Amino acid sequence: GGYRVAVIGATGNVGRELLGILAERGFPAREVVALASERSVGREVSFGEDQVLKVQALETFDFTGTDIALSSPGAKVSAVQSPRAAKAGCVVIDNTSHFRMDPDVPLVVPEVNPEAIAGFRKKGIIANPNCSTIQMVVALKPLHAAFGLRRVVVSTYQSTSGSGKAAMDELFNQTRGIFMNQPWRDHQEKFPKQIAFNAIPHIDVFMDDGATKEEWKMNVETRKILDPKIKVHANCARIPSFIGHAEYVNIETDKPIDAESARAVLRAAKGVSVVDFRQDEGYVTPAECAGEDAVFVSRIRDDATVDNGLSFWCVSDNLRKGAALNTVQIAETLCRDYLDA
Ligand code: 11C
Repeated sequence: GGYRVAVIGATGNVGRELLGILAERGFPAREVVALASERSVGREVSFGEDQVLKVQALETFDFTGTDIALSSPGAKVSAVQSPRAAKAGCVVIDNTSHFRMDPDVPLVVPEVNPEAIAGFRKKGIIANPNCSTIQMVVALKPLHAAFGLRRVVVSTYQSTSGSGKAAMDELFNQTRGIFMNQPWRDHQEKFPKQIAFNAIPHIDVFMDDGATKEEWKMNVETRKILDPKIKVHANCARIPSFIGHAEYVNIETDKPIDAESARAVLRAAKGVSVVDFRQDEGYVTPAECAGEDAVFVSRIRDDATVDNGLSFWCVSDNLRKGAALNTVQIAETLCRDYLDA
């Protein structure tokens, strides 16, 4: 028994987490294959404590007989390879932005809209949302159910790992270089401006209305997952951290809301861990959430400038709940409710 699973983009930041989380959670796999682009073929990746997988070429891989693909290559690669895998009968859980807004592709966060998974039958593809969207909707869902969300304004503080391994190296090398009086541009690869000792209000490309694509994603994805009637305004920034995205979220609700009742609702919510005391240990920072599964919510307080206003701080490991863990959780639900081993 067990499923045949392919991990696509196995050598990337998310790919390595996918392999780690599959092993950690004892996913019912009878075989796991690691796939990546041609230049990574033959490299070895670790799977669990003691297994090593040899990377095979994605482009020539025959997906016949593979039950599930957990896919995290670039969006352009996905555009071609995910439909190819799906055509061979493999259900693809796709981490890229390419299929998320396709009406025939469900966009899923298992704590929020597990019922949407059923829609995988249309195209054989399920999309995993953007990391900054996932952690926010996990916290927003119980608040929406209890108080009815009208409007959300979010400001993000996103780690460099969201941009891949090379971006993390850029932060490290630039930081060290600056201490050695080197110009920051000597270590520029991914980011449009200096990332060491700085903050950059520009993630992904600019759109016609002046928003960045990351800001647009948080808007459209949140509404697809949670409720199209909610108004969402996002401000996204990159900060010089390695792992863990932080967000300040400000909401307005239909029903009266206050910090105490919001805290109680969030404490009872799946996937959320409330750490909220008015002292040094009473909130969670990005560095502290690296390697953890939960979405941590802190600094819950009333916003007295509007009727029914509240703000909170939320952090989560963007490579885990923001990507690989959410993907594996979708796969677990898919297997439990829809696929035979
Ligand atoms: C970042 N949120 O932190 C991006 C990474 O749409 O899957 C994920 C991009 C995406 O840079």
